[in-house]
Amino acid sequence: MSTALDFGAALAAAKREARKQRAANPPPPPTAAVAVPPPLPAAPPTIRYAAEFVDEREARALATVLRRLDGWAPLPRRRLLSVGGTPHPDGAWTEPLPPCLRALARRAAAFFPDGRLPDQALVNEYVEGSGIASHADGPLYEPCAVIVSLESSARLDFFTDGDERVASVLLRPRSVVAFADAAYLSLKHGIAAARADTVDDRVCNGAAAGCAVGDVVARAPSRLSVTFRRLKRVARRLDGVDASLLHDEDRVELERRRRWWAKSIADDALPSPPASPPGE
Ligand SMILES: O=C(O)CCC(=O)C(=O)O
Repeated sequence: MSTALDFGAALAAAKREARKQRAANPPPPPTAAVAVPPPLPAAPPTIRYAAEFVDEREARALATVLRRLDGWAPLPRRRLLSVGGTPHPDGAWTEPLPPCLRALARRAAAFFPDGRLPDQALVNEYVEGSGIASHADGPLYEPCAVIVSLESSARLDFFTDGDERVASVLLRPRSVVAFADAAYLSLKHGIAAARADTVDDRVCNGAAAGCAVGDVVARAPSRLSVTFRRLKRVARRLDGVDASLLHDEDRVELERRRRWWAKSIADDALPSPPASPPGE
């Protein structure tokens, strides 16, 4: 009897304490209040750009923490970190985003058509003068990508399937660009390998990026970008479960999917594969 009473009292005390903690540290809102700019008028639908999305202190801290994360994959003249789990045509196995990206993901959510949180992030680190070949982000994701730039400017170019450059956006450090709809589904995007970017009449965010036709904008020695996306199909949520604790069969399956994904992103183009090759 007294044990039951003690247990009840302890439980009540624990609940009181948890309530106190929650009141002192309220959970962050699912998405943060962010002013989302209208689509760029001279661009294909739908591209949005906002300067100063991240303040200087946050940008510095984020760059430091991102560089320290495990799991970077070296590529020629850039490296790549994929977080949020393992995308796969049979359905992704997701993992939570690392804590350092969660606040940014909540703000990036405002740029997704329905304001829901992104569940994937690809972090690219470029050395001066390097870029990323033109590619489409493919069918594994909902048709929206939100890219936060850190440390350097770079010109993001949009191309038709026939490789005609139809629009460009000058990405300033600490800015955000979001592209959705036809800009995601029908166009490819890429960043040229160059030490400076020329602003020409296809750059459609000149006013917001503080540049004018004819400007030549030098790149800094390094650039980081964080691209948020949302998966179309999730097969399994590994909510923080350590892979080493999975059953043997699941561990093998996770490894198989990770190998597939690592191979997909090691190509310069991001994946738009029809299906996984047999045995991969
Ligand atoms: O670094 C960038 O701004 C571009 C990244 C990109 O193209 C991508 O993640 O698909």
